[in-house]
Amino acid sequence: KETQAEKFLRQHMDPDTSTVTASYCNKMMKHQNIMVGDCKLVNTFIHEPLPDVQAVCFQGNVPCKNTKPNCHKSSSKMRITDCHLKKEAKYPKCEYETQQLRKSIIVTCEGNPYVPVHFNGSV
Ligand code: T3P
Repeated sequence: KETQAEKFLRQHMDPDTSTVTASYCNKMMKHQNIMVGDCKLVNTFIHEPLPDVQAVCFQGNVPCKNTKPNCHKSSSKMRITDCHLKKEAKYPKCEYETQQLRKSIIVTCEGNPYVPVHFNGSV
């Protein structure tokens, strides 16, 4: 069974891509198997080396948007791509807007080793 940490990697890590095209999100949201019975509203891909993203778990503690504790904000800005579901999109035709950004990321970390398990947002 896939662990929460493995799920984070599948849904949020794409270190080898530095520039994305307009169709990036439509492709990635399919290829990474992110849709399960419904279109996910928003999903962020991070284009930084995995060790840099794992290191965020040991950077600034911040409040989480949900009830969970253990949120951490990256001390430096990271290259990310936000995929936002288009308003008129209906499952299984999940169409996405692709937006490349440089922002600090906020992740929830859990476990031993203490690693990212949820993407909480970007600021
Ligand atoms: P997951 O917990 O599988 O990482 O908040 C609900 C989901 O939306 C959560 O999925 C993370 C995802 N999300 C992003 O990927 N980027 C964002 O900027 C926000 C706000 C949420």
